[in-house]
Amino acid sequence: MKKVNILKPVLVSNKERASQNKKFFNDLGAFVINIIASPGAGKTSVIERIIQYFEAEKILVIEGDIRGQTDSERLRKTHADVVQINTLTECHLDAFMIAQVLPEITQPYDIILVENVGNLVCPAEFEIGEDFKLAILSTPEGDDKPIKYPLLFHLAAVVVVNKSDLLPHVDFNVTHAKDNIEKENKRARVFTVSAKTGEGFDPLCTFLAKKVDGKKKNKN
Ligand SMILES: Nc1nc2c(ncn2[C@@H]2O[C@H](COP(=O)(O)OP(=O)(O)OP(=O)(O)O)[C@@H](O)[C@H]2O)c(=O)[nH]1
Ligand SMILES: [Mg+2]
Repeated sequence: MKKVNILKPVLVSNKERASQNKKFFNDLGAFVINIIASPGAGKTSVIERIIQYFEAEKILVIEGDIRGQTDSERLRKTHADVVQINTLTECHLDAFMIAQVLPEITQPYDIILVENVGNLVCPAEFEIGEDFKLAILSTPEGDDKPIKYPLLFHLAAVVVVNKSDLLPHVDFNVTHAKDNIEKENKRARVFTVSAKTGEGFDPLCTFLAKKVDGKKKNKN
């Protein structure tokens, strides 16, 4: 029996739509970060800390969840604007879902943070027009995840090891995690943080600020 591979055409058309989204974001001058991690790794908590650091910047969060608005409600307490996407049955955001909210973006933003659906696998397969992917690995998940779920760690420009405050209580070795990330991706920048205590956010946000400024200069 002939096997038909339908995944590839889907990804090809997604890539084309992602390029159009990217052009939209570039025209806006916004630096776009696609934030991907397992459920509960701390995506929203990390986003809250990043928003806190960039108090003078105009920020939009595109919040992706299968259902509900809980994270949007949390983020609306910050100075960022928030747009919610409910994917209903899909375990990831794709470029066409992002395209549907572009008409709602009617003012310029410095930074657009996209919280993808909690999942370590599918979101990595779909470009959405981002500048880069930021993966979060939380310490209770284990330091072996980069080798078991390689695609995300292969593609991520930045890997944030979150929940460092739990290190004394969990079986997670930061050096092993970094080695495992490096096996997949030698260029990834790794930052160890605690969204609970705020530790480690200065170096991460200083790095992000350079990227945001670089994009602004490109636009001017
Ligand atoms: N101890 C500790 N807990 C954290 C940290 N970051 C987040 N949490 C907690 O972990 C839980 C999940 O955090 P969220 O930020 O909601 O995680 P998420 O990845 O956005 O979750 P989903 O959107 O549901 O996939 C919450 O109870 C947070 O308070 C951290 O650095 N240390
Ligand atoms: Mg969340």
